[in-house]
Amino acid sequence: MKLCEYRKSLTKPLRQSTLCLIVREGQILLAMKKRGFGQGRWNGVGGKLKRDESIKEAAIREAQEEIGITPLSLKKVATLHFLFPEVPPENDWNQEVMVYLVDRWEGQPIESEEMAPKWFNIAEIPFESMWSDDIHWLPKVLGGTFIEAAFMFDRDQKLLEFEFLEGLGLS
Ligand code: 8OG
Repeated sequence: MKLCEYRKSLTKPLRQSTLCLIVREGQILLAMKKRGFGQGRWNGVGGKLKRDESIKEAAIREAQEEIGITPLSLKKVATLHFLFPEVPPENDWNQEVMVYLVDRWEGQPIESEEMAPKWFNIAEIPFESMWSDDIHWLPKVLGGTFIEAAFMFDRDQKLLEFEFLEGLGLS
C-alpha cells in the first residue's frame, strides 16, 4: 500500500509521543536505547503521553526519567508520523511524535535503566545506528527548518516510503 493511501485509511487519531533533542554548541546529546521499542539505536529522549498529561509535560518527564535532566526550553521543530501498516493496530506502533529542540536544561545527563547518553559532534551523528528515517529529517531540524513528515515502515522497521508535508496542517 502507498503511504498516501494508508494515511487516508486511518480512522483514529495516532498515539502521541515526544522526542527531545538536547543540543549545545556544535553538539547533540543522543542516548542509546537499552530496552524496548528502538533498542540498540541512538536517539533523542522521549516517549508516550500518560493520561491527563500535556505534550510538554510528557517531554519533560521522559527526559527526567531517561537521562536525569529537566528541559527548561522546549522549541517545537517537527511533527512526525511513524506508520506501520503491516503491524496490527493493537500493537500501537503507529504514532505522532512531537519533536523539540532543547538548549537549556537543569542537571547532568546520567545513564538510566532505559538509556545511556553521550554527546556527539553534529558532523558525526551515528545515523547508521539510528532509526533509518532520521537522516532524512534530523539535519533539517538542526539546520533550523520546521518539518512535518510521515514515514512508513515494514514489520521489520525498514523504511519503505516517506513524504514531507509542510503546510498541510499535519498536527
Ligand atoms: O515510549 P517509547 O520508548 O516506545 O517511545 C519511543 C521513542 O522513540 C519516542 O521518543 C519516539 C521515538 N521514535 C519512534 N520512532 C522513531 C524514529 O523513527 N526516529 C526517531 N528519531 N525516534 C523515533 O518511536
